[in-house]
Amino acid sequence: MSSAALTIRGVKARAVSAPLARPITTAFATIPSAPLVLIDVETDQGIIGRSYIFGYSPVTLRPLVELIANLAEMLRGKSVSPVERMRDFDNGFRLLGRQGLLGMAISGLDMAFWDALGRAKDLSVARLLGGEDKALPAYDSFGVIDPKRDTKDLEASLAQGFGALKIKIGGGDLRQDLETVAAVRDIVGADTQLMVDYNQSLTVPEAIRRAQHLAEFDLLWIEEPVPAEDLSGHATVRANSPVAIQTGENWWFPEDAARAIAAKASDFAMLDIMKIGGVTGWQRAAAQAEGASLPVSSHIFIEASAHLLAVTPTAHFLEYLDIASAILNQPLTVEAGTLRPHGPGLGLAWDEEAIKRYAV
Ligand code: SMN
Ligand code: MG
Repeated sequence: MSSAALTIRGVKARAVSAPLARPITTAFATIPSAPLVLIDVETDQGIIGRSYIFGYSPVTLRPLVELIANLAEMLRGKSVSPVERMRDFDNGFRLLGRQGLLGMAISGLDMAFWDALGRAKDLSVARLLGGEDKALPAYDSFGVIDPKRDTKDLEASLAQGFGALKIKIGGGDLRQDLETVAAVRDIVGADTQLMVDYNQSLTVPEAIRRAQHLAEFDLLWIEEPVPAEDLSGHATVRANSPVAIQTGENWWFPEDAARAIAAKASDFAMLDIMKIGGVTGWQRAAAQAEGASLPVSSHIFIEASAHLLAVTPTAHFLEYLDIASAILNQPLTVEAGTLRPHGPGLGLAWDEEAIKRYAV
């Protein structure tokens, strides 16, 4: 069936609070369970495109469900052509802008469109886009940790074959950061790649100071040391840091990637498929990263990100931070520290019993 044959009949959006294997603790907040909105794009041809978006806080769930229902009115009867629907959204919301909840909803719908196209051809999105369902290097992503309390979890990651781990820091002072990183480096050994994530919690001078002290631990990157939107701040830290800088999870649509690259804000590009504009937005940002020779990593959304990293020219790492397996059948599994996309489409199969249990 050709993709042009798919036409949108309606969209269903459901809110759940999905349990997490580990709460997400960052320098700013702890997220105990995942506030998700599950999207089903129903077509006249019987194909259903599925995706989910992450609300960060429960307060966003009801507005997101309502917003998606309103957007569905604009989509009814139109073709499942992500490029054309993104053009509609770009034009339709030019005056408002697509940051925030609207951008999240647009990206979620885009992901569901691509899922439907893959399902219609019985192809994974990776293969639909010309790639393969190949194994992707992943790192295990922890929150703020207590090295003593979490030793077993860190060792379990290594036993799963992860060759790289990320921890979040920044809730305390430099001494606490150094103690934590030194203890984790001891536990994981010199050969494991180690990254830290400050989640935007420092000032530029403090970030430079901490980076200079952290250099002894051979970190692969320091992530979001200063506020995400402070591109010149990131560039200043990067110019004065002996450790490479990572950022991008808060870039909204490809235009933000362009601004960050022009500002020389980062040594890498960490794309969040919900904020960068879905599958369509990711491809456009990844092309820019290739042009700027920036290695591309993903942010949460392990299932959809795996498909896109499989076709990203400068693919680097998949972040293994699983926020949705509690409501999925056949969740992705880690194979010797790698993950592989599976189809059809983005490969999401709802566990309807679990969705009922965790419905908000
Ligand atoms: C992060 C922030 C918020 C939710 C999930 C994860 C973090 C990361 O910045 O990079 O994993
Ligand atoms: Mg981060």
